[in-house]
Amino acid sequence: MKTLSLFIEITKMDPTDYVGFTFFVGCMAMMAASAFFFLSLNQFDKKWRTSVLVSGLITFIAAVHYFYMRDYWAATGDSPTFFRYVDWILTVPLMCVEFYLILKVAGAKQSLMWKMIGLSVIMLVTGYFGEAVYQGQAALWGAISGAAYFVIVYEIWLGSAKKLAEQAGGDVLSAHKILCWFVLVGWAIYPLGYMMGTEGWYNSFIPEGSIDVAYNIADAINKIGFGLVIYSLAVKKQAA
Ligand SMILES: *C/C=C(C)/C=C/C=C(C)/C=C/C1=C(C)CCCC1(C)C
Repeated sequence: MKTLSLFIEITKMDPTDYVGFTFFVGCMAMMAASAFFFLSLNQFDKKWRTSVLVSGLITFIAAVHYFYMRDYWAATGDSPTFFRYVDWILTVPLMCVEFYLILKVAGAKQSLMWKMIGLSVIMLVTGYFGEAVYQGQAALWGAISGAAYFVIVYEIWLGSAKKLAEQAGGDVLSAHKILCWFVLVGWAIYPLGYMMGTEGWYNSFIPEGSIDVAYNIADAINKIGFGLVIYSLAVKKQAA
């Protein structure tokens, strides 16, 4: 007679499975960051609490997806592209919301937020087409996605978001600048990973590599680091 059945199935891990390793670390890092942001909420007044709450939501949504991606990878050895893009389509627009929230002090309008959200959705949907649906045309879809990415970069570095940041000045301006660097450098890891993992004209100079290691490292930097910039801005503003 069967007396006990375990509902948890544990897949054996290969010690040289570095992709699997980064999925495990990703799960824990995203969880810990979420706990940190959520538990800090009480120390902020209403105005800054929303920004820190959104930081926590971003890492929390990522944590849940990392658990799925980790198991998917362990069970199949394939890239969990579907879960990856579901995660991004929820978290990247929330990062756009963060730009809007911190610039609200300078009178940012909701139209700025929707514009950024729209651009990020175009960037991700076209990226998904190239990576998962029309793999033969990865370079073309990647280029469209890249164009949307450049418009986002332009908007925050030189466009209206930059002007608002300058009007706000002080801590908001410095936080905005750091976030701009995240988008320019940290987000650039994603198209590099995409080129490592898809076929296109770029294969001659971009080495073939693990798309998942690139994405996992980029996610840790961009979601947790980005959230911490918002957190420290809130701490400074709260003290002032
Ligand atoms: C937390 C997740 C983040 C910040 C994800 C960001 C993703 C990107 C910036 C992806 C960009 C891409 C391109 C610019 C071209 C190739 C296709 C993508 C979707 C990988």
